[in-house]
Amino acid sequence: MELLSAAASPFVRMAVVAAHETGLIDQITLRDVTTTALETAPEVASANPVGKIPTLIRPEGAALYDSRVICRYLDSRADAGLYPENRLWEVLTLEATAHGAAEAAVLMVYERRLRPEVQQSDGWIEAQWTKVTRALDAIESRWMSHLHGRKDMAHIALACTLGYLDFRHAPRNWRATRPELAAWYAKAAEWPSMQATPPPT
Ligand SMILES: N[C@@H](CCC(=O)N[C@@H](CS)C(=O)NCC(=O)O)C(=O)O
Repeated sequence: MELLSAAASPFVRMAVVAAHETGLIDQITLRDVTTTALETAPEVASANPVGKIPTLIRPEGAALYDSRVICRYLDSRADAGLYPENRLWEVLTLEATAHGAAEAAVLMVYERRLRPEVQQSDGWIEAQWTKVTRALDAIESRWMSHLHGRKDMAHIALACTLGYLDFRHAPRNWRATRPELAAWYAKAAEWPSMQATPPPT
């Protein structure tokens, strides 16, 4: 299988960490692509009509996207238990919370990088950051007991999102008011799957 990838993407990292955690990483070749919201790489467009990465190309079937579909596919293929039935809705909701924060954090970067300076909106960027902070505050106040349980896909999605915040938004210091989440992430960042997938330097 081939994963259309970029090391800076938190969604690609979620898929690659899931590939490590399910033991399927050796069956996947990472193919680096350069794609943006303004200029979709042709190989991405031909496999994924919405033009986003990660996209998983499978020799035996249709391409899979987005990262949530890919992660669920890998888990199912390996029977790895990243979506435990007895707390499935919690896992999916926490996963969605991490995704929502990652999406907002990526959009903040796009606003600065892809739009001409005169069109950039500070208000819009701050509104995206508010989504991130609300998500992290909700996790700090309501989800820590889940996070202290057995590793599932929500843990992975969140770890990759926090890694992305450190990578792109470090000056905003998300840890300052969230000591429990910061302590949790200090350990998550040490997972071999996270150590194997650092963002570019
Ligand atoms: N919901 C998607 C989001 C993927 C996504 O936004 N990927 C970014 C890279 S971080 C991308 O491909 N952007 C190109 C674009 O927006 O056209 C997923 O989970 O896979």
